[in-house]
Amino acid sequence: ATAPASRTPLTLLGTGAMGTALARAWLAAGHPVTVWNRTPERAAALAADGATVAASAAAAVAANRLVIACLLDDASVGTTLEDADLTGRDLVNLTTGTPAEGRARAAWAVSRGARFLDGGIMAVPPMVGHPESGAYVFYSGSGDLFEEHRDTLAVPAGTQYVGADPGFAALHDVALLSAMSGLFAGITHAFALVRGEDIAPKDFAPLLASWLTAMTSSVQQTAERLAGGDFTGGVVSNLAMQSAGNATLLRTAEEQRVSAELLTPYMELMARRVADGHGDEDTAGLVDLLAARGR
Ligand code: FVH
Repeated sequence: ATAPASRTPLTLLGTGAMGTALARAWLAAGHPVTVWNRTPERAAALAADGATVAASAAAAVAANRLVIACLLDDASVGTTLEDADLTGRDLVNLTTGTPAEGRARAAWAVSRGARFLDGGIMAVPPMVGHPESGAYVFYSGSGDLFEEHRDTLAVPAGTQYVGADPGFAALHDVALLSAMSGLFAGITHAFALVRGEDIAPKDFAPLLASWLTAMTSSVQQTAERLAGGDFTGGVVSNLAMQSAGNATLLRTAEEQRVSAELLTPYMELMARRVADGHGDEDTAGLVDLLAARGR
């Protein structure tokens, strides 16, 4: 069947779990899709869904102006595109990387004659192609490329353009993933505390979930304090009180025979801020302390 004229043909490099989900979403929406994968067997299944399987990455890139890469890491993007002619191509890199990798990959692509857009996927594969899942992708880099292909890019997941700096998509992506990592650490510690007691995990779960949901209001409060530079006005639970309370959390971990290793780095940061004379602040001041300690 001939694809509708409005459906942009595209090339997808990498048919791992995420690449396959992306390809299926575009195919289902009627886009002609050419795929390539280092291990050809992993791309073959998509032929049954209507994809054209290219014999090489260079051939896949030659097939379409819009080229999407969804590979393991930045190094695999470099090796995959080594022999491809990128002249006149619109390269969209959905491979997770660092901000510096995004900027370097943009300069590399532009030097080879392509426009470049980096992307950070905020979803797992089953969410792709299902708008109700809340899946979206941070994009940064060429604004012209983004505008021209906005509708096509919006097929597998929502789009959020965060600026011309090609490192910004990765920075937003990794910042959110890093916050998730801390959240998961807290969840792990909480379940470990009640493990082995007469408390069913399924009864504990909704209590934990609703508490964490209530506490997310601190995200907005922190943003406001960072923007205004006032870390002390109207503080409800100051750092000195919270830091003193940490001793109870640590004693409870000990009583329950649970390692406190997921909590102690954050507690040490709080104690340092208090020792530096900032016990009347809330946790927003920790942002500046953490950044200063990384320099
Ligand atoms: N899956 C997820 O939950 C996350 C969600 C958020 C975004 N990530 C990122 O998406 C990129 C791809 O992830 P994936 O889930 O598709 O990963 P895999 O299923 O492991 O597939 C990896 C593909 O990369 C190919 N590949 C690996 N190394 C090379 C290389 N040196 N040269 C060429 N291709 C390479 C691999 O090919 P093969 O192993 O099948 O031959 C797959 O196509 C990733 O950045 C996530 O962080 C996913």
